[in-house]
Amino acid sequence: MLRGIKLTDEDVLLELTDKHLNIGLRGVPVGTCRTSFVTPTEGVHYCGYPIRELASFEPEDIVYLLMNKELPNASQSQEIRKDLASRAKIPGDLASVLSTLPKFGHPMDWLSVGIHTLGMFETTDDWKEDALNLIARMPRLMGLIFRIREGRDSNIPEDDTSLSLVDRFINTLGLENVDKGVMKRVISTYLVLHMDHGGGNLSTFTGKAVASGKATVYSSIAGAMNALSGPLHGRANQSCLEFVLKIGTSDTDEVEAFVRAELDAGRPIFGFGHAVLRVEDPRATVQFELGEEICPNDENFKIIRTLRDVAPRVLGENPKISNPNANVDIASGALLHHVGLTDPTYYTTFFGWARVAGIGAQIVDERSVFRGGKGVPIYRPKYFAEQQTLRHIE
Ligand code: NMX
Ligand code: MLT
Repeated sequence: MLRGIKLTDEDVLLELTDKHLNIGLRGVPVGTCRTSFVTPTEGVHYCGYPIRELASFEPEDIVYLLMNKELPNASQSQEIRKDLASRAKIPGDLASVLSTLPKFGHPMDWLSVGIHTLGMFETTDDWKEDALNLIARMPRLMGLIFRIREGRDSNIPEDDTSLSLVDRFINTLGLENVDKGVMKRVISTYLVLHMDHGGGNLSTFTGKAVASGKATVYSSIAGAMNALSGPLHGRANQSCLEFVLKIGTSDTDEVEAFVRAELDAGRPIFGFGHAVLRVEDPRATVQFELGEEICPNDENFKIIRTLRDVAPRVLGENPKISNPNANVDIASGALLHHVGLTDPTYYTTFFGWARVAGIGAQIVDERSVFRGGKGVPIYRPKYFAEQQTLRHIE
């Protein structure tokens, strides 16, 4: 028993053998997490609440939950909005820095550089202050990344801080001919669903590891974004919509032929499988429900609907695959595409934007709450030498 937490044989490697090495720390207990936990059958819970029950909350309220471990009441909900608004002004010329970046670079690299830049403009020596400042400044950073990469004017007025985080992004983005109401709904849901996923997912673990050496919140979260940018992690949402666009038909046989050809070519089926979940991810289910409501006849949505039926059956033929079901990345691209965000290379930046809240809250906990406020010590797991024989230069 660890402070009321019961470790089961599944969680803990009671007898460590060499079969537990070089497997990406699967099942190796590392620490505790105050913001969320993930179960194989119900998925992520934020501070105890199953994600399904939180999906239609406003992002600001979930930021409050992750930071304070309680849902806000009406006045706390107003307070967190005011607090974030008071932090929104960026203390430096972010647009000029972003304008120097190569437009052919990946948007996730822009996001990471953007977060680093915000840290160079200002850090406060207070973990929570920095985490909240970064959360408050993300909408403008996100909007500027789009505008500048697309060659649109970045000399735009400061954010109207009476607006929500998502409205501030939509304003900075400044797209014409889109339904801003539906866009807001899709992005708000996206943010809430992606904000946190337990302590051990690669980007969160990376962010906390960097922070354990007392790097700043900004450096730590920029590092986390680099971890998130890999196709097996956050960038699966980009890859998933890219192959949806390539498939181009919701015909079951053609989708099945595509999935089999991808597997034969040794490529993963993006949007399926998970390190922890063993059923369809509830975050995927929620997004499918949203899609059925707002865009049931969208061509891409129809394709992912077919993929959702076909891929688990095909992947299930391989007994090595622990979970053939849809994960969070199956549906988000089709929804973003539907609301006018049609370039999949940007999709992981939304994942990153969302996760700043969860990783930020977990860094605050690890650095300023655990061990009576002293914080978790610098990360230093053990590795065995493969070359055990002592050698000397002749
Ligand atoms: N397509 C093809 N092969 C797969 C898939 C998939 N969707 N899922 C698992 N496998 C393979 C996996 O590569 C591994 O092969 P090998 O033994 O040759 O290394 C084998 O099945 C066993 O893997 P698992 O134990 O089931 O899964 P693991 O925990 O290693 O990996 C993922 C989890 C998520 C990395 C893996 O399921 C995957 O690559 N999925 C596709 C990419 C994806 O959608 N990633 C997003 C995950 C969520 N997120 O946003 O971070
Ligand atoms: C997720 O959101 O599914 C992840 O960050 C991947 C994981 O939990 O391993």
